[in-house]
Amino acid sequence: MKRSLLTLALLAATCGAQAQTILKIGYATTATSHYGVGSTTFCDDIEKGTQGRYKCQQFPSSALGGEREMIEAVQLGTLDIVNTSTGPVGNFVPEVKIVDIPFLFRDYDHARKVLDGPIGQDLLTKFPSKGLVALSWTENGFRHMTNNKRAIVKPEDASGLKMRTMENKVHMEGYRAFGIQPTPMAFPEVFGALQQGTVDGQENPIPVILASKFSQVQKHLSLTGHVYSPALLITSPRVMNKLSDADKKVFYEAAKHASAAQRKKVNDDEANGIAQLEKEGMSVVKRVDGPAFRNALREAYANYSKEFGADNIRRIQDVK
Ligand code: EAX
Repeated sequence: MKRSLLTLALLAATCGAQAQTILKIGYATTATSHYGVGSTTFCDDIEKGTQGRYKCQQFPSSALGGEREMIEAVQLGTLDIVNTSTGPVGNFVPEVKIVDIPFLFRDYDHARKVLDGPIGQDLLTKFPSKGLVALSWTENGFRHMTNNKRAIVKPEDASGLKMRTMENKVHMEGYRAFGIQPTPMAFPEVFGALQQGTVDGQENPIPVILASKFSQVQKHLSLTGHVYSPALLITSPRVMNKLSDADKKVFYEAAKHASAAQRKKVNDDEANGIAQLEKEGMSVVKRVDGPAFRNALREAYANYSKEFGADNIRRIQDVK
């Protein structure tokens, strides 16, 4: 009797002490934002799916720096996971830049179909050779322009404005075509730059404008929807190679669930956020001159076709 009790006690102690790995995950906006919802969904699922062997420590609100810095940290191994817009990703995985072309995606349904289909899934295979593993496409949303000078209805209204942009050459080429003076800047510096008037405006999806309280430092919002901003849940081979096949499956399933949860939060924010921003004092141009913005991009599109291949752009546009 004594021996079996001792064996049981030893067994319990071993199981209880089973190794637990804490994974650090970072993202740009608050814990209650769309990135927070996606990241928390992922973290809850991997903790449940691995019986607590893997847990997260979350670093919201750019606590670990801008998105570019966090992607570098994942490559170096000082950060385990980042939930990031594709803004800076093209600097690490050039093939991804094609998804940042202005007015490439018709709407959310089109964007999600492309990214979850063969084109988007093929792009995910380009990451491991760069020391990164993209687990899933999450979502930032369609980007809209805010500024402190004037209402923007057509490109001429945006002309001459000093606008903060992401560190993304594809975006900057498009915005120059609108007459904008693009000022690339890491996200953590944006609120201060707007407050001090270093830049006149910026462009971001409604969920980011809401979560970052840009209504406190921006007067005008124009629903330009000029770029669909995809996002990605990115980790590293260093993390993935330590996982059993069963745990790898848990991580990929959790990343898929995170994508769905983040996309739902984006849609919810878009449905309720504009009224909220008006309540917070922003004046909102709901109908801009879309054809004028698209026409202004003719020359930029000729360059995009040269850089990415007209047929590759067409393949994305033709996804129904
Ligand atoms: O990913 O830098 C940006 O404007 C991004 O949209 C923001 O960091 C959320």
